Amino acid sequence: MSNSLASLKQRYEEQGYLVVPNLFPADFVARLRETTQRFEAQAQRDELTDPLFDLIRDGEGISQLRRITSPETVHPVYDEAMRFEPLVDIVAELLGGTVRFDHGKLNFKPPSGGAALEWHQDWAFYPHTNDDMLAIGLMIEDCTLENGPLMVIPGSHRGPVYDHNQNGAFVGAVRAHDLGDELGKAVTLTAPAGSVSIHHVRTLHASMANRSTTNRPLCLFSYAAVDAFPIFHRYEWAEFNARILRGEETNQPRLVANPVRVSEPTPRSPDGYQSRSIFHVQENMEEGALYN
Ligand SMILES: O=C(O)CCC(=O)C(=O)O
Repeated sequence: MSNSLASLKQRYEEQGYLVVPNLFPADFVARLRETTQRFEAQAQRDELTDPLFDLIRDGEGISQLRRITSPETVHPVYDEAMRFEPLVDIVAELLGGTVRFDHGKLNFKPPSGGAALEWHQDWAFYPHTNDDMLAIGLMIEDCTLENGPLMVIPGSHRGPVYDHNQNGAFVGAVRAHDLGDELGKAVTLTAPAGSVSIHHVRTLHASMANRSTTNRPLCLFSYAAVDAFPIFHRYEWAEFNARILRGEETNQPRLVANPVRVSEPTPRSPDGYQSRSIFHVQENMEEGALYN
């Protein structure tokens, strides 16, 4: 299959997702893996106290990393990955020429049961004035059928934005029965470490539990066209523009008539803390879950 930029774009526009095998060279993957394993070890020794590190306790009471929020601010190797030119070239092609980095997260799935995620659309979390926006999943380890890879529903980026609310609050997940026949079309994104998955911001996706004996770190970076502005969320202007990787600053958002829902009301946990992490938000799902 051709991986020219034009053919990638054509497949992406049709399907709403892509897998680009082995985009990152082996020495880069080795550095990513080494840094990531160091954080995993520090978590187990309870050395990570910054709230950017989301920790859970396993069955033996040992801390495991579930997520690093904004990994590009935590270690330079992740920042370098987010700016990796061959990656940004592809992203620029898919977004129409301009690129603003939006946000990053490094999701883990610890062995034996690590966190399944229910079907959802990123668009329901962060709608913008136009949908030239996508997320890439950088596979720091191989993504296999056993270790909870991403699954997507091809073509769903052109469909509706599904209801992600329950009991009057945003739960960041779609009820399985609302998806109907769409579920039968799901595709699993498996590939070796160093490969990248790409999904459109409206593409329905989920991932199953990790049934393997090793961790599954997946670094997700989200990028938008420079003229896609967030709806119902405000950034500080200089910081917003400092994240432009391709193209020029503009104060003229491009408006496209897409279906939109905002991710409100945010569910409030008993201690009053409002977390936007998908792991926390989906814990509020009470009905229609497939995997949890
Ligand atoms: O980590 C995963 O497997 C999926 C993550 C995801 O879908 C998300 O954070 O939006």
